[in-house]
Amino acid sequence: MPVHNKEIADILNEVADYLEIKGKNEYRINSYRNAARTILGLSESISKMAEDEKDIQSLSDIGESMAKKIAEIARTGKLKQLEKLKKQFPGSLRDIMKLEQLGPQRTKILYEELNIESVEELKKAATEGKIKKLEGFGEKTTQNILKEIKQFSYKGGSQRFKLHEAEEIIQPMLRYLEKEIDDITIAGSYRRMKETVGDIDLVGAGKDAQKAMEHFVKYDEVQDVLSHGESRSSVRLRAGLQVDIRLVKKKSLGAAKLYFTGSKVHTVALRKMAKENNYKVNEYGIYKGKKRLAGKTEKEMYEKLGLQYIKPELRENMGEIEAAQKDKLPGLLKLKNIKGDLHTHTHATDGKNSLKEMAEAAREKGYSYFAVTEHSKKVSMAGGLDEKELEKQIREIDELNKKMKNFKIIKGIEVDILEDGTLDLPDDILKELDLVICAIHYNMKLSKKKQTRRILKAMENPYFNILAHPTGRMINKRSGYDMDMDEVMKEAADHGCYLEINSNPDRIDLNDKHIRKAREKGVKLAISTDAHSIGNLEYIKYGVAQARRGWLGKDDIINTRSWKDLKELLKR
Ligand code: DGT
Ligand code: CA
Ligand code: CA
Repeated sequence: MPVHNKEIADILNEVADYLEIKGKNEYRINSYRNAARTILGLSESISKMAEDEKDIQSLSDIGESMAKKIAEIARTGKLKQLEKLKKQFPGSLRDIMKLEQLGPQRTKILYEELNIESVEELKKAATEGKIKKLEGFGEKTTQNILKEIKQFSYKGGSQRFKLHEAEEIIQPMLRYLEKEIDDITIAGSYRRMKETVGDIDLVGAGKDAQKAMEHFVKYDEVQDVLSHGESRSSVRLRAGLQVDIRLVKKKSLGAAKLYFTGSKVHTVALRKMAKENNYKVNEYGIYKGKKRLAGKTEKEMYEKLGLQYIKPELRENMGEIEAAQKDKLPGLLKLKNIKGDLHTHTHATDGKNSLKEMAEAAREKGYSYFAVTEHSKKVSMAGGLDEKELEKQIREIDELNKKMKNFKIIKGIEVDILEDGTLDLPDDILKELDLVICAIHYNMKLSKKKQTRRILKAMENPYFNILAHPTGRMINKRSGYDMDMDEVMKEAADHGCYLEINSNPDRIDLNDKHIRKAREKGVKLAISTDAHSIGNLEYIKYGVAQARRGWLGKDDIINTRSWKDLKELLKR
């Protein structure tokens, strides 16, 4: 079995973490992080590519020595360099370092001064008042550390998997299982398309359950068999992901899918409703007395309960059952409704492909337009554009637009919102563009009041179209900036501005709850990928999934419109 992209990226990031604790130079540390990011952005398996080191060297951010390391991991599943580093430090130092309050240098101080080696020990020392005595820490930092530990509820590193990580690990397993098990589907939070999943739940039906279970536990990637029974088994894969399987008879497949797709609160509410009508619902079917009424498909289960079919993304007991009773479920957005991407980067800044390559890939995807939205000069780390450079790109786009038939490259920018709420580029140049998306990349720690005011002020600029990754959070890494979302949504609606659903699976920003809120407030949204490579354009499916979880339909999203109609919507 090839080593997964995520495992390779994890190893490189781990090396970078240790090098940071050791205080090595930034350039060297970043070379590992950039390589890891490149690998996560690939749609093909880097292990397979690594059979020829030259192939990986052709990827951006991967030089000769990095290619050697990747090849070593692909071959052995390990990196000797990392094993050596691990011996120098206790492993859980990495968990501490991930706390936003700390970072590598402070982690090192805590380790050397107080011998703190784990998040548990950190919590204890903070509670006992030991940390505030260290130079540069103080009472406020101590409180923030405790708050952050609580917020992320660190469970010894057993974090939830991001949807795309789980996807990369489970899809090959599914292909393998299909060889022996007739009907098999993924249920649980994965099927409901939650942004992260705790584990994977599979439901299957087949003639020979025993043989199917043997096949399941024998999968090459299985590290531990947690349980192995006739109808249910559980394993942990090498990548750390737990997979549960449940096998039932064909006639109960629908009932089992419904039960194990959950969510628990949804199925509990269904059962309660059924009971009021003297029905009994369980994972085998629906019964009235001894009589079995349904169970083969989910559709007939809902039908027998007097409900419209409820799509998995809506099964959270957030009003979907009541809506289904009244035939009032929303028509949900579909992936194919998206007509173009409104947030992408190219070579001109920190993207990995040229303008032409990106445009061609977007057209291949069946889009009728896509917007190039580079960073502005404030984001110097990514080579953000100044006015001159942006003008040059505008001309390039004009040229390319002349050549591309039935496809439009939208001239855009991802301009930074400065601390005082002004934009990082003057109106003179913004007015030359079709689309201005605005984002915060600096001064993320302002007070709620100041942060909100900053965004509202920016929206007063007549060229402001879309607020990109509105909260700035990174899943499992950092919470978003403090701001008043109600207020921001209200102003957006008043000013004819839109909010983005950033589909990058590390961000998913807005999240499902915010999306639902936007729907209630009548704010329209754009779903974009923030693609930094051709491969990243595929991320759009994650944004669409969250929009569906937020009950959105085609009309709630601006980039389901033709360019002609979208252009009107962008006029303020
Ligand atoms: P996760 O794994 O934390 O992301 O979330 P889920 O929803 O996948 O939860 P999980 O894996 O614990 O269980 C899968 C499904 O099985 C869950 O959505 C509903 C069903 N289920 C599990 N435990 C119970 C239970 O105690 N009662 C009921 N009614 N259903 C349960
Ligand atoms: Ca699960
Ligand atoms: Ca489970």
